[in-house]
Amino acid sequence: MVCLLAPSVEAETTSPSRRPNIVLIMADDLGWKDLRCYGTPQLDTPAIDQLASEGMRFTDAYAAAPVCSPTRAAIMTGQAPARLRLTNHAPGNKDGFSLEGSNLREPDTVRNLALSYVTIAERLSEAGYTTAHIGKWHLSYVARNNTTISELELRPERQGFDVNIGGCFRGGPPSYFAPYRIPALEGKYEGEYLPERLADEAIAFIEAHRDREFFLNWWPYSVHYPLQARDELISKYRSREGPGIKDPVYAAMIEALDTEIGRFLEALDNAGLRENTLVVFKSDNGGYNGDNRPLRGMKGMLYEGGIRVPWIARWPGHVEPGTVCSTPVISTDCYPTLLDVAGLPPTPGLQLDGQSLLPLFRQSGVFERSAVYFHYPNYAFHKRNRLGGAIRNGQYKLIKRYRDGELELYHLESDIAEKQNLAGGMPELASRLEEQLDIWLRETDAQMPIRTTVE
Ligand SMILES: [Ca+2]
Repeated sequence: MVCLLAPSVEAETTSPSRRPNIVLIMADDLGWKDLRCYGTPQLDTPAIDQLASEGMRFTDAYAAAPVCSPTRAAIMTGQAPARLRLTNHAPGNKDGFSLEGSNLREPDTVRNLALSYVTIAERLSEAGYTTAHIGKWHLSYVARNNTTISELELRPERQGFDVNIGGCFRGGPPSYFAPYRIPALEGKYEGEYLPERLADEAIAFIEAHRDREFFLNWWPYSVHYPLQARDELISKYRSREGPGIKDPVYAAMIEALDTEIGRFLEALDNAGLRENTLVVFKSDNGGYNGDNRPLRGMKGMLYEGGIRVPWIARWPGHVEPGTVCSTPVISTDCYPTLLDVAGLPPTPGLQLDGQSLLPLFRQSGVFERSAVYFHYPNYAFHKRNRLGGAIRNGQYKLIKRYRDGELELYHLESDIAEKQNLAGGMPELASRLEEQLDIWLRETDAQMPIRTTVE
């Protein structure tokens, strides 16, 4: 039940007390280390580095899942992938199986975001925000034999966005150079490059809507496969190949994205919108193509390399410039945070898994949370992962493997590379964390893998 209030005079004007604009930029597959401000000096990422210096940089931020779609769904709903039962990237593996030697088959998980959820875009839209989704969506996959709903019905425009440019079932573009073969993104001219085009669209949107509060959900396709960038930039990084730069094309893609974000931020300034706009930049899962060291693992894994991501927030007057926050935060926090930023009440009846980050932004008030949790009962596309769950409580992180219940316990502050498994030496702590994880898995009604044979 939603109580509708008569629109106030204030909401119709551009008075300084209007609600803040919100820009959420989420890169795809960008690793925790894949920015200069996160410790890779071989990369030129001046725009995002500057954004960090003007806001808060989170060192211990997590994606809700080690792969795309579940993190995106968590942002839209505020719920954990385990609770949503949307735990793998769409369409997932055809056979739901199998890493050689494993007797575990994936549970039958959900592959798109149902319209029944009240998304953050719907909440903001209802409150008067003009809303736009630009870029990758990856929440509208529908199997070919599904006759009850079509992919078109699950796109951003049906989930609270007034504008949708480029959002569809696709996890990556067929090409970053026009023609892209992505809805609403016909090539304007020969040789057009997708990151530039998406930034053009984002700039056009904020310029057209500068007089009203807006929510821009800009989810670049970069830096997901296929690895493609302009030749000049690739050449530049060929000369820097080595630690930090595993693949010069990938590095070029990162800088290209940074350049476009820089161009957008400049347009935001020129439109006079810097002061009243929250800008969040993050990634949807850990890195896949870059050098994740010292983190262990990659996208698709529950090691830090799969789930720890860059996360920056700039909001003049609310976030102290140049601050660094080491409190663990997670994608499910976006939903309550954005509601809080917009001054909106919680969604009635919604069991939230995230928490508002405003106390962290403002460095005042109470932010209490005992742990963040992960559940990945699926095989990633590369199938190099083992199915499991994880909990981070303080500096300790426990990973539980579903195949045999094997536990891995790490102390992240002293062992960010997760090299030293402490489970054997600290059995009491390991079992306490395991219990806490199990309780959460039961509470979220998490789907578990299916045991196919007795080993
Ligand atoms: Ca991704």
